[in-house]
Amino acid sequence: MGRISLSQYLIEQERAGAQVPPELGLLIEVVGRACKAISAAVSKGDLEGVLGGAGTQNVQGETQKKLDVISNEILIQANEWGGYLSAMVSEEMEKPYQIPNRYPKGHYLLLFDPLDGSSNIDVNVSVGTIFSVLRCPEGVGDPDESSFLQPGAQQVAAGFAVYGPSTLLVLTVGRGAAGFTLDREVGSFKLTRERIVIPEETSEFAINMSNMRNWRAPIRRYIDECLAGKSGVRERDFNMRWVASMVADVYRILSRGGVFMYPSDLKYKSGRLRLMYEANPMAFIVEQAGGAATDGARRIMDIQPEALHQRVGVVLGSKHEVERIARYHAG
Ligand code: AFP
Repeated sequence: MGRISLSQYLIEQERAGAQVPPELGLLIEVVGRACKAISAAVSKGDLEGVLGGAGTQNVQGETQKKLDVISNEILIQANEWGGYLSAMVSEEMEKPYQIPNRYPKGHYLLLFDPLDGSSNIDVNVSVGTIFSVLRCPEGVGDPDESSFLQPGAQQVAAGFAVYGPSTLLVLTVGRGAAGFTLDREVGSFKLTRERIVIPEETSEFAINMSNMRNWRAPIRRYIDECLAGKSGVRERDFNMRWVASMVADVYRILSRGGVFMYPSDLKYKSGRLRLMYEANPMAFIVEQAGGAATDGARRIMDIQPEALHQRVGVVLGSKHEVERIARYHAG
């Protein structure tokens, strides 16, 4: 039997008891189509002058790449007409994007990082798109920032795309995490990983070692013990990977285990990664794959957001390692 499409997967999830009403199914399919368009734009590279800086800054004060702006536009234009959204939030826009009056509004809120890892785009390293779906609060016609400030546990769906050697989509609607691969000949995502499970044990960690001098004690202790290898308390050697595209690091961890850390530290006191459209969707997916996701100590999805673009420390991946790091923070 051939591989099933994203559309068939969503219908089968609904039949099996997941909460995937037609509106949500359509939303996810449209986001999938937008990711295909972003993949096509990214793959042009130098051929069509889409690399390099856009000459602008985003709300984070970060220099925008042309592809950051292009990807953001693709997601906005793909999703604004469908009638399933009340508003959208993007890493690239300070305020929520309200659905234009010419289109109907719906019950969902979409949040996204349109091009994660964009500092890698000019050197041809994998990048991606991360998205999160929340319900619009009952009775809210014109959602403002406060409508979005829901803990990650309220997400109804989350996913990310990786624009790498193959274009992948990882998705959860609350019944496990699944992986899809873009079949470019027919132009659709095909189910290639029906139920992703992260190994609870690992000997591989991912962290930006250049920040070592800024780490707080629990992280420093954990990494020192990994680096001590066989002769240390862990009694085994560890390997390290750091792609600097969260989507690529997280997909590797979903595939073979590992622990990803971007902790809050003396430099990034509130952490570097954004809670609403990076940490929360990744935490939902990782937990659905049997892993764990904390800010070092607290479960990411329990955090009550206070601002749309707030940052948070992130430790996620193989459950036993994330729990060990949480113990070090508690100790
Ligand atoms: P950019 O989108 O600005 O490249 O940031 C990517 C990211 O948010 C996340 O995807 C990486 O894990 C992390 O930042 C890389 O941070 P460093 O460049 O400090 O290693």
